[in-house]
Amino acid sequence: MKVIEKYKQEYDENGFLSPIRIISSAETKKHRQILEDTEKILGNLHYQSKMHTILKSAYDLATNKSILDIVENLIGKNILLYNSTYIIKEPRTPTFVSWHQDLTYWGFSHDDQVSVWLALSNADGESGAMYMIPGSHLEGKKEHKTGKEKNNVLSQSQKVTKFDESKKILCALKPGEASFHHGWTIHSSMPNNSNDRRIGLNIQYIATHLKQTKSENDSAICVRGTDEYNNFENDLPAQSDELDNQAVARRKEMHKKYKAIVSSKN
Ligand SMILES: O=C(O)CCC(=O)C(=O)O
Repeated sequence: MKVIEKYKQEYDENGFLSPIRIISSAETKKHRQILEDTEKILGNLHYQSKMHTILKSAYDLATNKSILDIVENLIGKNILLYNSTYIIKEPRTPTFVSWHQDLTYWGFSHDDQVSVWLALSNADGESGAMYMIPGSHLEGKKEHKTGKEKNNVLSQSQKVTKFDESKKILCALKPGEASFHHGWTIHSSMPNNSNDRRIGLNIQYIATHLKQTKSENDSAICVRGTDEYNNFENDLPAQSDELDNQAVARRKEMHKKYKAIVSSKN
């Protein structure tokens, strides 16, 4: 069996793949540097949407051939890049992510979706790498309780409570490695107790036939195959790592739109 087929088998069974080497640690350093140089201009970029529309670095990572080959094998040959977000936990900070399923708040009509989390620094037990519950994607949508927890990264502190936490698997990643997870896979992450920042580029892909059910005009970019559905308006990919003021302003608006979608009811 080819490696890529093994990945599909493992993903179908467990709802995630980890760790998979995507780029070298030297290349990872360059991408981290670009992010950190950009933060000096724009301020903190934690959890900001559609970063591939202002940074070529993020677009290049989101269209990395090894990533897209795996994504294609998981959700089919016609692929839209929906979002890319740096998820950053500063050194020795208490922020965490409660147990949740991504697809509960995105408003997509179907579940042919995969999230990639590419490590730009070391992600392990100490720095707050993600935990996954194997096989949880097979049970579909679970009830989430919402609330307000000060250090919870998720906007509504949403959490699944009815599942077997003892099954959790830590997805430790070295810089340049990635995990892939299904939108129904229950996952979480703990605080960063290390002395380095924990930085991941989180990238979401969907199959072209998906529709956005919560908004009339959501957007994405076709990054492989063809989009014969045109259910999404076209995002413009960044051409450079030099910031373009128009693209920066456009991204801010897209971020607001994304926040409105995820916080609105299904
Ligand atoms: O970065 C984290 O700690 C959590 C990320 C997450 O929930 C996701 O990638 O879906």
